[in-house]
Amino acid sequence: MMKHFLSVKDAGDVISLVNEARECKADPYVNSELGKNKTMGLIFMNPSLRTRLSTQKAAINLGMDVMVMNFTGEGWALETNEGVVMNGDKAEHIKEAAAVVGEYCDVIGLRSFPSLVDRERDYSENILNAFVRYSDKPVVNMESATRHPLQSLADILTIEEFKTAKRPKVVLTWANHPRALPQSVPNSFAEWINQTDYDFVIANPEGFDLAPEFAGKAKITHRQEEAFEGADFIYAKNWSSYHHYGERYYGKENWMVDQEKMKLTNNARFMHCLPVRRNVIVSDDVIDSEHSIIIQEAGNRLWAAQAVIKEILVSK
Ligand code: SN0
Repeated sequence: MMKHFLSVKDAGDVISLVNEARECKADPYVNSELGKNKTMGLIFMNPSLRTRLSTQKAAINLGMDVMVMNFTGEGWALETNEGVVMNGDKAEHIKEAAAVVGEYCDVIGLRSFPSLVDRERDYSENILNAFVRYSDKPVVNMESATRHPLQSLADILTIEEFKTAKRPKVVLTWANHPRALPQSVPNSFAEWINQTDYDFVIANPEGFDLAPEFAGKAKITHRQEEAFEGADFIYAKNWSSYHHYGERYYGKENWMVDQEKMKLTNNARFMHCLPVRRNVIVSDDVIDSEHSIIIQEAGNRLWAAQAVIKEILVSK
């Protein structure tokens, strides 16, 4: 039973859902009648490449019709606060907007990044939860303020495909970036990997530890090279600070993943959710090497989305 797909809590057993994604990959059109006369609505408050195309294609493979709308610039500016006098620049309240989308769609995908200004508000997931509450339809999280579960499902599928040890050492490493980015991808990655039996290490600068409820039982180190020793997978990602909320890094250490650091690993595979800043997050020679599996990882986004939408359709 899957009502919504908001976090790992909706996934049931993680490895079973990974196996469902594998089945979709092996036989993509076996359920092409399941979504007949059903409409998937994809709502974007932020840019997207992989999420938009993979989720759209997944719904098409299941026989659904798909409508995509960018709210930024194309929809009315949304008010998300309760009880405000709407005499400013916000033309429509999220209550009506979500309810109206629910009138037209059977399943709704939503992308809405954090403000990175107000931690309490971001971590309350007020926008995602408003769509859940007011649309009255199943909602798929296509990256919210605190999570990106479709990415994490694809990541575990990819690790399962490429792992050579039964219990691989998986390292999530923070890396440099010129902008302040959400914690959504690393939060979800940690939340999902904590549901597996992998050896899991997170490396990040001091002040950049993830929220404890996401880091969970992971080993945390502030020394990147120590984490890389014997790693089977290096998963790079930048995130802004949770503790000094939304701040970016002004320290001097270079956290870019390069060949020197990769030499410390057990011939590790390199992963990143994309989009990636070359020669900031990762050097050209690592991302272009045969150890890089970023394209296969992105390809697996389709099968992750298809498994999730299928589960929602069969649960309705
Ligand atoms: C988003 C993030 O959450 O980090 C989406 C990742 C799937 N990434 C960015 O916003 C990158 C923007 C940039 O300027 O590189």
